[in-house]
Amino acid sequence: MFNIPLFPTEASTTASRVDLLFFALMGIIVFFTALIFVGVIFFSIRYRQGSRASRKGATSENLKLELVWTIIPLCITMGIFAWASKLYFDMHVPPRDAMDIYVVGKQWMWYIQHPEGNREIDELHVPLGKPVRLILTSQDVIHDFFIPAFRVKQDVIPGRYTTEWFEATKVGEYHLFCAQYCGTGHAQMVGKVIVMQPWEYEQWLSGKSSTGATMSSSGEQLFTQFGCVTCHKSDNTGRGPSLIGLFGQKVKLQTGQTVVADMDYIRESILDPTAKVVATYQPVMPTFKNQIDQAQLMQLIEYVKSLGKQQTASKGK
Ligand code: HEC
Ligand SMILES: [Cu+2]
Repeated sequence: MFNIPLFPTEASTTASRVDLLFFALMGIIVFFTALIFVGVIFFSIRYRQGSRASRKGATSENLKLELVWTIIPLCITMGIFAWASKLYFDMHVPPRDAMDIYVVGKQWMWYIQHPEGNREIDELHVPLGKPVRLILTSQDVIHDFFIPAFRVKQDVIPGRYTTEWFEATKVGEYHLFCAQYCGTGHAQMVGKVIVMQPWEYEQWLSGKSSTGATMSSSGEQLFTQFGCVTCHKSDNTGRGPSLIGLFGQKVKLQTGQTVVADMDYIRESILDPTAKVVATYQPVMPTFKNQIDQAQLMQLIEYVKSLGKQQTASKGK
């Protein structure tokens, strides 16, 4: 739409919407700035000292005029507010059918895991025309995952998950930047996003970045390796609650509060188990803070998520 070299290509569904808002704002600003400047210059020349322009009939009060210059700007700013809010929410709420890809930022690289098990560094392969939700976290300091061509940018924060979504509309390679100064290697924390046709993406998934194990099956392996399975038995006879069907459900805590078992909750349960203790259970779960890294944590979460789906599948039986 706008082929100005100052602007990166528009390669996502939100890109043209962001640009349209940007240029509309720019247009309004330029229009009013010009209007004010022309007025200032015109009147300073016309009414300069010694000019013969008539100064009679000067008004000191005009209600109509004041209403006009209050109501018009109010309508314009409220219009921008409504427009920008709609765009903001659309940009932050991923569509339900979005596919998840996990990203860990660390000094100074991006480590990316696909649910199918593929892993890559400083490269992100995505299919064309499919909404993708990135689930991001950091292993050390605050980073920021910025894809200019998609007009998406999200801080990546240690200790929690943030998300960012997009739907690519153009096959190609695009810049990926870290947009938060994160130490001496910040400038090298760059990469590329590769948008492929869906069938090419399928091929890529089974290519050399494939690990042969999906994230949730790697998670299942960790679940045994770290002994989670000894307390969390599927038939609920262990010392901990069964995790089947947990994901997305409400959990009653010892304090009487209820929380939704989302990714942050699962993560906290593993790293800081006593922070939220499940009702009727003893706080006997040890912390795994220093044993599990961010990438493994994401695999465990994918596994717990897959257990959530298992229940809905078995309900019909
Ligand atoms: C010594 C037994 C034990 C081990 C080992 C253990 N847990 Fe737990 N876990 C518990 C108990 C007891 C609770 C419930 C009390 C609480 O919330 O702390 C719990 C709670 C949880 C919850 C919240 C469950 C809910 O219903 O809300 C999750 C998720 C969880 N554990 C995951 C894990 C994972 C993953 C591992 C392995 C890395 C693990 N646990 C290892 C005993 C254990
Ligand atoms: Cu960074």
